[in-house]
Amino acid sequence: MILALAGGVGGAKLAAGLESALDRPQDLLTVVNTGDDFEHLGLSICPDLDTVMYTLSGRANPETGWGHAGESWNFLEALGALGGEDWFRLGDRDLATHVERTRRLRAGETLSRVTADLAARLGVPSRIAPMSDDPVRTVVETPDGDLPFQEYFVRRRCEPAVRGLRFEGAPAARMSAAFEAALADPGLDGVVVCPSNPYLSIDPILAVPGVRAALAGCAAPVVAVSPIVGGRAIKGPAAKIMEELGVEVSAAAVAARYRGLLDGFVLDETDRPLAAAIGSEGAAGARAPLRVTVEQTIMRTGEDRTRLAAQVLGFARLLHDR
Ligand code: FO1
Repeated sequence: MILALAGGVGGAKLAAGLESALDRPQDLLTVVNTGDDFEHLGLSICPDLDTVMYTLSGRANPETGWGHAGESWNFLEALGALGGEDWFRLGDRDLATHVERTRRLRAGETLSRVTADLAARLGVPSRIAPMSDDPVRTVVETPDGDLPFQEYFVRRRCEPAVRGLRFEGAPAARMSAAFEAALADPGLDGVVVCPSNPYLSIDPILAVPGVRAALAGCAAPVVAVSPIVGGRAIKGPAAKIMEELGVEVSAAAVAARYRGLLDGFVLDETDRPLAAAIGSEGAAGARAPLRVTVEQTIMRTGEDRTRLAAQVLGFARLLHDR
């Protein structure tokens, strides 16, 4: 069994690769960040869960990576004409997901259950779970004040400088049942930290009480793929945020951020010269030594995803048998 930790687009792509690289897709559980979730227009919106669900069901919008493919925008246009809030782009097909999820959550179902059922209905062959069924909300601390995540990310286009981040609700949140069970499963073969934004996507997952300790203590190898390649983020604001927080923008800084949690780190070919230093730096960590491997990590095509996933699984297997 493989447990993948993922946020938005980069994480979803590797999860899709893992699903196709595994003999049995049901052996994959993707645990997804819910810090980006929010209530909008009275609806429960879970952007990263939906990005993973649409990607794994072949429905992701190929241009944006988020939202539904083949989307129409009648609802949003009509809303705009009425003077409603149209800054967060909800397409007509996507809207059905939010309406149905909101109805079921209001009827008392957990986010885990609704997610599993919607994913199954869309034909996702692997398992998807939220990191928690309890609300966790990412708040971005900026010179303009504290901004709820989507205000920062979409409405303000990530323009305000990030001074800090906090994950409201995280201290009281419990891991989702599937997440907790996977971390304790003796059949767990590996944990893959996907190339998602470490600050916005992976940190909220690590902020759920018990997750860090379970990762540091689990018998299976924990492997991360760097989302920073050649000193730049593959997608999104990770590099900008690292600069604003005074952190060097490099794959080495990502490895340092996960120190004590990893057995293996996957670097892009571009960053081969960093491999030795990352390996020796990690030798001091709790799960020492940190092994480093170099691959082509940029996923442009479906074949890229499957190839990278197969290499990551092979790397994890190697560390498992050590
Ligand atoms: N991202 C945007 O940049 N602009 C949008 O209007 C937008 C709408 C949207 C609607 C549904 C959904 O599931 C995701 C959406 N996203 C949008 C992405 C979202 O903000 C994610 O939180 C980020 O991609 C970070 O993972």
